[in-house]
Amino acid sequence: MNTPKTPVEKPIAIDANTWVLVLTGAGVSAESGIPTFRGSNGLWENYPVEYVASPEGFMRDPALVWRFYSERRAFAKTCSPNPGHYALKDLEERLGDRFLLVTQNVDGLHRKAGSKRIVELHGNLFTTRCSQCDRIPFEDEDEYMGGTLPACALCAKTGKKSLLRPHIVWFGEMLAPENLSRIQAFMAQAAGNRFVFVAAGTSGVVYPAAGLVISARKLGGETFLVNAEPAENTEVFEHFIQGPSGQILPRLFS
Ligand code: BV8
Repeated sequence: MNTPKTPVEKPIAIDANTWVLVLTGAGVSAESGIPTFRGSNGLWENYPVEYVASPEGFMRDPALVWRFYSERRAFAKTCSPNPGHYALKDLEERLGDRFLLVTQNVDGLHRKAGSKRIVELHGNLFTTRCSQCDRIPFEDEDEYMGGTLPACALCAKTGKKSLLRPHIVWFGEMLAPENLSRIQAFMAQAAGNRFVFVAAGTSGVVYPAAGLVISARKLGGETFLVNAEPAENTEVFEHFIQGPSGQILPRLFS
């Protein structure tokens, strides 16, 4: 099927019966200066992904993993949301509980832009948890660059030495069930109404996020991809709007 390229001139009409689910990826933060994963100067090029975004990698070299995430933490702090982030915050204010934002991004820029109805599917750069005990993940802006390895103070009280880790979903790790059920519940409600699914700034490579468009279509959703270039799963979308999300998203909804 040749996915038509929908010119932005035909914005998506929003009415009282419209429910919108938006999935974002690293491309939405690109215009804020944050490098994407698989683009030309992608993040992974300097670090093999299995070394820095997997539990095996953390076991093998926790200092490298903490350096990778600390560098991103330090840089993300200096970045600001772009018009694409604000457009999604505005849409949320218009639609209320008929809107849900699901992001694969861990940079915190959607929250910085004011988004509240948000599911951070792959975690958040500024949250840390213990790799052993089930203490609640906590806000943490510290950087662990020079090989320091943060240890869990609660475990230490019981004489255990446990490393802290980024509260990030690594490859091979399950996504938080509560996040997945929140998305499924929203889709089920949207299915009974006019359901619009928009994916923006994502290469459609990583699952289960890349599979959301299939679920949306099965539930009768109208599906749109907003991306700088064709994605791995472009063919699944009914509409493909090619271009920078920071310019397209502010004009996508009428
Ligand atoms: C799991 C860590 C159960 C956080 C990340 C089928 C079903 C389920 C799982 C799998 C499956 N097949 C394979 C798997 C395993 C794996 C997977 O999907 N592997 C892939 C590589 C094949 N999935 C998992 O392991 C997931 N866990 O399902 O558990 C399980 C376990 C084992 C086996 C089976 C099942 C966990 C996935 C989470 C992994 N963690 N990162 C971090 O460090 O950030 S994923 C990583 O990729 C990031 O989180 C990132 O968000 C994500 C997706 O990348 P994108 O956001 O799409 O970014 P990318 O650079 O790729 O693309 C950017 C796009 O933007 C480009 O297309 C570019 O053209 C465009 N762009 C650029 N600028 C702009 C723009 N677009 C618009 N405007 C612009 N200005």
